[in-house]
Order: sequence, then C-alpha cells, then structure tokens
Amino acid sequence: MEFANVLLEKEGAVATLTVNRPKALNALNRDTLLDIKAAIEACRDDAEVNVIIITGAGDKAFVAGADITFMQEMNALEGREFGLLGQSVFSLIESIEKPVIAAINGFALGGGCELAMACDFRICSDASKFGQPEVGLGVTPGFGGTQRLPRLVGTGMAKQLLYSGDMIDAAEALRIGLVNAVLPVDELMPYVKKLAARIASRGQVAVRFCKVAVNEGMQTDIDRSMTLEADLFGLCFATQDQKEGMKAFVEKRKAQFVGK
Ligand code: DAK
Repeated sequence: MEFANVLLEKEGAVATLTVNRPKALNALNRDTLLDIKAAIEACRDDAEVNVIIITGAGDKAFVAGADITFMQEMNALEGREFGLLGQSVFSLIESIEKPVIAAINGFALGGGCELAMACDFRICSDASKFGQPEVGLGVTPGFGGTQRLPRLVGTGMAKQLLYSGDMIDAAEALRIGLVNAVLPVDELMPYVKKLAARIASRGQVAVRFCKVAVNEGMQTDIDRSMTLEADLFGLCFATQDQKEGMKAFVEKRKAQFVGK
C-alpha cells in the first residue's frame, strides 16, 4: 500500500509505519493524519500483522508536532475539525486491538509527543527530545496531550511541561516514565524490531486481551476492571492458542500459536 506522507513496511508479523515528511521534521498536516489513519486501518485489517511500530523518517525527528504552517490561518471551525481529526486518529491507535510501539528517533514535540503517547509504549534514542510547546504558539495541545500526559507521568509533572512548554531530553523522559528505554541512535530500530517480533510470537488473542484489559481497566474502577480481567481470562480458554500454549509447555516445546 502506498501513501504520500507515510511509508508502510512489513517484516514477518511486524509492520513499521514511518511518518515521512523529513523536510518538515515529519510535522502533521491533514493529509499526513489521513495517511496515518489509512495505514493503521490497513494494519488492523491485515491478519498477517500482529504488531505495529511507528517511527519518523530522517535522523532528526520522530514528529515535530502538528504542522504550524498548515494551522496558521485556520479559523475556529477549521481548528476544531483539525483537532477532532487528530484525536480520532490517535484514539484509533490507542484502541486498535494490536500492540503499537513508538520508536522515537528525535524530536517528539506537540502533536508528535501526543502521537507517541497514543501508542502502547515508547522506546527512544538518546538524541530524542520531548515537549508540549503549544503554549508558546498561543494554543493548548489539541490531540490528547492534556489528557494522556498526566495519565502517564502524573499531574504535577504534566502541568509543568504543559505550562512551560519546556523540552526535556531522553534521560529525563526515562526518569519520569514517559519512555520505557533509551538506546543509542543506531541501536533503536534493531531493539524495537526485536521486541516487536517477540511480542508478535506470543499468543495474539492473549496479547490483544491484555491491551483491552489495561485500556478499559484504567478508565474504570478496580472492581469492574477485575471482573473484566476474569472474563477475558476465561475467554482465553475458548481459544486454540490456550490449548496449544499449555500443551507445548507440558511437552517442553515451543508453542505454535495461530492467533485463534
Ligand atoms: N510545523 C511545520 N514545520 C515545521 C515544524 C512544525 N511543527 N517543525 C519544524 N518544521 C520545519 C521548519 O519550519 C523547517 O522548515 P524550512 O524552514 O526548512 O522550510 C524544517 O522543519 C526544519 O526545522 P528547523 O530549521 O526549525 O530545525 P531546527 O533543528 O533549527 O529546530 C525544532 C528543530 C524542532 C526545535 C524546531 O523546528 C521547532 O521548534 N519546531 C516546532 C516545534 C513545535 O512547536 N511543535 C508543536 C507544534 S504545535 C489543536 C490541534 C493541534 C494542536 C494544537 C491544537 N486544536 C485543533 C485545538 C497541535 C499543536 C502542535 O503540535
């Protein structure tokens, strides 16, 4: 599948979506958001894809934000429409029942940091920089930043970043829990691809149920989320993967999962 602003490559059961506007540091305009949406939908509908990696083209940026040139002359209604589009694309990434990993290879600012936060987790290079600089442009974050950042790093740290617009480096992002690991630039993609392949080799129904359980559970009270966990655990026993996984353990061999 070909897109103007996104590259989509498959290696085994892992798809890599690269936001591809390196001259504008991969900034997100309307067309790029629509391409990301179409590429994610293609991965969702492709039974061969188990795990998705999102990264940015070039050696400088993951995504340097929403496209400021594109937004500059918007009126209020156009701004609202653009905000809703971004929110819907990022919600799709968050809710799609396949793991999505952000491999952050440079600036992840504004909409770029928000894109990374919509992914299941984030791994970055040591050259990466993060921030929500929108207040410096006279706007609030519009693609979920005010909501996902406090959920990831706590309200105090989120407010400091949102109010100041300051950038933080990879070490600080690791310290506050915004990313899970920091790798030298050259080691980032090999590390993320290996991790993605490992996830892709597990029982996929179980992996997907884990995503549903965590996402749903974080939005509801502990009693309801424990019930959901029990229901999903029970449902696993209706799958071939559960039978194969446990049989393989008893027979001391590697399980051959079919994702059913
Ligand atoms: N938009 C458009 N172009 C961008 C860009 C961006 N966000 N970031 C970089 N570029 C372009 C630059 O204009 C430059 O283009 P040319 O001049 O070469 O044509 C090229 O990328 C290279 O950038 P620089 O020359 O600036 O590179 P430097 O290494 O000097 O600096 C930088 C890198 C990342 C520190 C700097 O480019 C920068 O500060 N960029 C802007 C970062 C930023 O402020 N990001 C947040 C964007 S605002 C909402 C909807 C959405 C949003 C908010 C509300 N509603 C509907 C409510 C979202 C807002 C944002 O994300």
